[in-house]
Amino acid sequence: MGEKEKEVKLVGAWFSPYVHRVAWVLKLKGIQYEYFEEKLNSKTSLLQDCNPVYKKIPVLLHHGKPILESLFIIEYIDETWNQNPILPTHPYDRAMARFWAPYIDQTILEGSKRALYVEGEQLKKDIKQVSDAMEVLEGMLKGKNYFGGEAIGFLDIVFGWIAIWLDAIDEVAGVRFFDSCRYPLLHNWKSRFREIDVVKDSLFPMEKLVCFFKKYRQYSKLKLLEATK
Ligand SMILES: N[C@@H](CCC(=O)N[C@@H](CS)C(=O)NCC(=O)O)C(=O)O
Repeated sequence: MGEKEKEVKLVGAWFSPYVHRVAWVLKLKGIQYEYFEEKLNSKTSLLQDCNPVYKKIPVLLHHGKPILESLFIIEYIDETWNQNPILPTHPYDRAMARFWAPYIDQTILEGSKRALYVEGEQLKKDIKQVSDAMEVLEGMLKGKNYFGGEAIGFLDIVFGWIAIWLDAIDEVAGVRFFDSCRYPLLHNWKSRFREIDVVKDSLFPMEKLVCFFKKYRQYSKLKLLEATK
C-alpha cells in the first residue's frame, strides 16, 4: 500500500447515496481507505470539526485534511489518483458532466426524498420534477450502454443511487418514479450498473432500506408538522 493511500479516511453512513458514490470511486481506483460510520442523530466531533458549515456526510480525509461535498470529493480523488479515470477527458464532456450531476441531485435525489413526507400540491410538484428529470436521463442514454459511453464514468457513479435507492423510495412513498416500461434504457442501465463488481459488493438488503425510509418518513412528517404549527 502506497504512503498516499494509507492516509485516506471516509466518514459516512450506510444509507447515504452521497457516501456510496465516493466509496465506489475509491474502490474502482483501488484506493485503500478507512471507513467511519457516523450517527447523524448524534454527530461526532470528527464530523462537526471537519464540516462545520453543513455538518454533512460524506467527508473524505486525505492526510488529515477534510474534503467536502460528494461531487467535489470525486473530482479530488480523480485528480489525485490517475488510475481508472472517472471524469470524461474532453473539456466539453467534463463541463457537461459537471452541469448534469448537481442538476440530478437537486431534482431526482432531493425531489424523490421529499416525496416521502410531503403531500398535496408539493407532492404533485415533486412528482413532476422527478419525472421530467427521469425523461432527461432516458434521453441521455440513447445509443449508449452507460452515461459515460461504453464504460462507466462520472455520471454513472453520480446517478448510480437511482439503480438502488429509487425502488425503496417508490415502495415507501407509494409512487412509481422508476417505471421500467416508461424508461426502458434506464431500466437496462440499472441492470448493468448493479452487476459492476464494486457496486454488487456494496449492495445491502432492500428491506433494510425500506425500513430506514419508513422511519425517515415518520420523522420528517413530524418535523414538517411542528414547523407549520
Ligand atoms: N450535497 C451534499 C449532500 C450530502 C447530504 O445531504 N448528506 C446527508 C446524508 S444523506 C447528511 O449528512 N445529512 C445530515 C444533516 O442534514 O444534518 C453532498 O453531495 O455531499
